[in-house]
Amino acid sequence: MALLPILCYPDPKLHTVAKPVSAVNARIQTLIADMLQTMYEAKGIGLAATQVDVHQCLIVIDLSEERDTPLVLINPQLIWNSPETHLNEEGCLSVPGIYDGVERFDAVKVSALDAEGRSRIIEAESLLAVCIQHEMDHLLGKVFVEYLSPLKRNRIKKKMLKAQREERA
Ligand code: K1U
Ligand code: ZN
Repeated sequence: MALLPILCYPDPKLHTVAKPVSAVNARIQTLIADMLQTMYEAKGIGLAATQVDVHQCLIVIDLSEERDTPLVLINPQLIWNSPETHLNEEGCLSVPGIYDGVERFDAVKVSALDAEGRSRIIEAESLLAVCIQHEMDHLLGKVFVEYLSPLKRNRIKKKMLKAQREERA
């Protein structure tokens, strides 16, 4: 297993649209293991392949306290969403230290392949529904700060660039 570097906003590579995974093979399974290790090490609850500069439709999530219940979604498709939405506080491993409210569907139903390539339907609500929507946005090249006002987004962009400059110095 390997720890993968996580792209940081405003890296333009975060806006790449991911391509479907054509086969769930050993290469994809190694990527899944590396993404899980990277997510656990970064103390995140989700990670999209886009964030590790792999532009394929693959997401890992683990909401368990014990960090032992991974959920793997390959080629996820939204097949249903609740009519109700809610403002939820979100964070992102690609935008460290920034938390803000984003309006998301309360519940979603998603079809996807699992780590063995089997078809699955996932019914999600609460934090799992929020996390799935956040990660599926990454696969479309969308970062949660794009839901915020241009003023907030520009402040965040400047803050991130300053932090990255200071890290390099
Ligand atoms: O995509 C990512 O960068 C992972 C992100 C997932 C996420 C968290 C919260 C709401 C939506 C999506 C994170 O794991 S951020 C870090 C974190 O563990 C966290 C942050 C806020 C609330 C709950 C957890
Ligand atoms: Zn994120």
